[in-house]
Amino acid sequence: MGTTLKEFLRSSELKIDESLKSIIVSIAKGSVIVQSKLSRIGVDGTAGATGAINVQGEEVQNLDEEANNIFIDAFKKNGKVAIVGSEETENGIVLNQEFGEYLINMDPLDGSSNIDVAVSVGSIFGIWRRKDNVCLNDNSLLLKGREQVAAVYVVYGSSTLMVVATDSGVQSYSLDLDRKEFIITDDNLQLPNTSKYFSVNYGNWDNFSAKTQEIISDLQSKLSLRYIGSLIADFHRNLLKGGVFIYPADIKSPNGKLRLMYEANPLAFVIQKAGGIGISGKKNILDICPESLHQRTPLILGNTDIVENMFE
Ligand code: P6P
Repeated sequence: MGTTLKEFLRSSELKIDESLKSIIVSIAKGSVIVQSKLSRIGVDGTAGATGAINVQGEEVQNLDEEANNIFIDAFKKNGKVAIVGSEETENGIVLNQEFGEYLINMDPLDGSSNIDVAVSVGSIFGIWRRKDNVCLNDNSLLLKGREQVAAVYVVYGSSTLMVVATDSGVQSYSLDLDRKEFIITDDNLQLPNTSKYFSVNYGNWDNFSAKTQEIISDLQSKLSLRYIGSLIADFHRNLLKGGVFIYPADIKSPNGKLRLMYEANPLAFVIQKAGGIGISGKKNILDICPESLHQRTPLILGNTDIVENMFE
């Protein structure tokens, strides 16, 4: 039958407190609901966009809003989450001023432009401990990635997978749809020593700097290209098979496209705990001092032997 997420968390192999364990379970419960909604968009007629434009200037898909509400409700019920920053909301949402112990920055549904064509999408969470008695506002969410205590992501694909990274290591789980429980599939997930793939949108080639073009050409000389256009799907494949994901700055997006607080930081935390590295130029992503909730950053995530010397 396999060990469930809750059983593994109870086994206390993870050196994290009960509140953080309960938050991870809340993410799992929320993702079971999101998976069900995603699987029915054609049947329920919930595909497509709401017509609204979010703070990113992107079209809001129906499921973007639903996923955001599902996870906000899950964290509200949990009671241990002080404040949540979300790709879908301009400002942080205070959930529990008095008893909240953790802060979360999340992308509730990454890659949502792919939903209507049944391509894998995901949910991404960075989790930080609340500093004693800190006032809760957007600034309290702006913590360095290195201060995260956990990072979690869910891939809604041919199967629904969850990856949990803490200082105790990285575990992966697969959703048993019959039991509506996540079953552990790897209790010590590590990047393979050798890389197989690299992921980049070649459509932006003409807008890349000469240095970026040099880096990509070098990757092309030794790795196979795989690019889905859904961050979490590209990242997860490269984590399991070994490889490099790169979303660089370009003329159109001088700070890159992806967001620091709820995409780059959580995934840089995961990959570092799995033996890899995440950089933005010469800097480790986890050392970037955030300035705003939705700030973007160029990013390269992958095997250390390939990534760490790219800008030397
Ligand atoms: P492009 C999806 O819209 C997303 O935010 C990420 O999931 C994905 O990695 C990236 O944008 C794809 O961007 O410019 O290659 O279409």
